[in-house]
Amino acid sequence: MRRFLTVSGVALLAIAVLLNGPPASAGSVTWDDPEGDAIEFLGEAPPRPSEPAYDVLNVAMASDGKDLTIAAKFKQLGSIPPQATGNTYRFVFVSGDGTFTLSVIQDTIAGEFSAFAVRDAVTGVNNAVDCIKCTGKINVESNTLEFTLPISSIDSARRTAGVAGKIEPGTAIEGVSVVAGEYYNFGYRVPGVTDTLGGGLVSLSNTADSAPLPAPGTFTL
Ligand SMILES: [Ca+2]
Repeated sequence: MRRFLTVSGVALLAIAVLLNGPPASAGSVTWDDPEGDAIEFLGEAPPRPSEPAYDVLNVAMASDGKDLTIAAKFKQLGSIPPQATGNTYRFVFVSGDGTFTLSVIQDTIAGEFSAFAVRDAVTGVNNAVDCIKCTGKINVESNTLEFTLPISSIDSARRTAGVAGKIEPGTAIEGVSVVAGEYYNFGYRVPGVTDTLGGGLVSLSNTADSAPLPAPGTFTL
């Protein structure tokens, strides 16, 4: 009996796939960024050589209707330029009233860590919230930044931040970019402050290179 039910279940699922086709949200996109253009350093006058650790070369982004994944290839990951305490790598996009940022920071003081934030376009507040199971990894061997964001986790973080605009499979996101630059850890925390990025850690992230998704600039989750 159990076996019969199992077979029937598979048959019904197969019929459903035939009727509906694959998920409409599944898709992928790749784009290139110029080589040698990571030159926007904080407080350093030109001429400024491009920093290989911040030089995005190309980006591949995909959604299977469950997870949003990004692989960004860099010229040469692994080193921290002498003027900074660390490197910051960010994946950014806009949806509804929110600007969403998943950051990976590689810092000589604080080590390597990730942070997620949702900026509310209505209030202007940048909310540091957990994005459960969102990951960002620096793969030095392949010179690739790897981000994975479950779509349900993004929406859960959005709700926690109180930002309008439900995010689900089929939602079109825009303002997509991979950003890299210096990280400056000033080595102290503001007493009692826990609701900002890094829990009150006083720091500054710069943008040396950015690789925005080319026009028309929208991507369907
Ligand atoms: Ca570049």
